[in-house]
Amino acid sequence: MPRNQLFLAPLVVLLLALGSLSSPAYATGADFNDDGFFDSADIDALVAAIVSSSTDLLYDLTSDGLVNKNDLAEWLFLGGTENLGVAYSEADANLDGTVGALDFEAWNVNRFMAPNSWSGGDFNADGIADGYDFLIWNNSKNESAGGNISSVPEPSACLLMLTSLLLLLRRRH
Ligand SMILES: [Ca+2]
Ligand SMILES: [Ca+2]
Ligand SMILES: [Ca+2]
Repeated sequence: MPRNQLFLAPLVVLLLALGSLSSPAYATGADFNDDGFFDSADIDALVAAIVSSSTDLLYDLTSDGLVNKNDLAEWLFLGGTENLGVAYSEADANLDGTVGALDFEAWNVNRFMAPNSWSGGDFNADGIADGYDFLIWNNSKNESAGGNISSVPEPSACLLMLTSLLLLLRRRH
């Protein structure tokens, strides 16, 4: 072995040791349950952590010492990039890459309740699936991951939206 390589070998070992020492329990990725998949189990756990004001830095994807909605946005970017090559859209409850009737239904079955999960329709992670989450869905509907807007509206989604708006209006009177 040449002398310069003999010199470098212990240096590399030292750097690797320092690297492992300086990485505490911060998130290394969006696969919180370490099962190799970036899926609903992970984003649901993150939403539950945000709702419960968790301080578990496992969920601190932005490495700012806080567990909040910024980490949710970061998860949508990381998870979508991993699975689809582009960030997930807001309100893609079932993480299939589009925002449509299925995602509305996920919200609708938990309407005005506390699903404590992304897949249950709490898209802003405030602890309840309510009108604010509906508005997020409404602003994102027909949107594919990466922000492509479909030019063809889904009749079923439009019908569901109108039904929901009527329900919301009735509750106010
Ligand atoms: Ca996982
Ligand atoms: Ca979807
Ligand atoms: Ca909500």
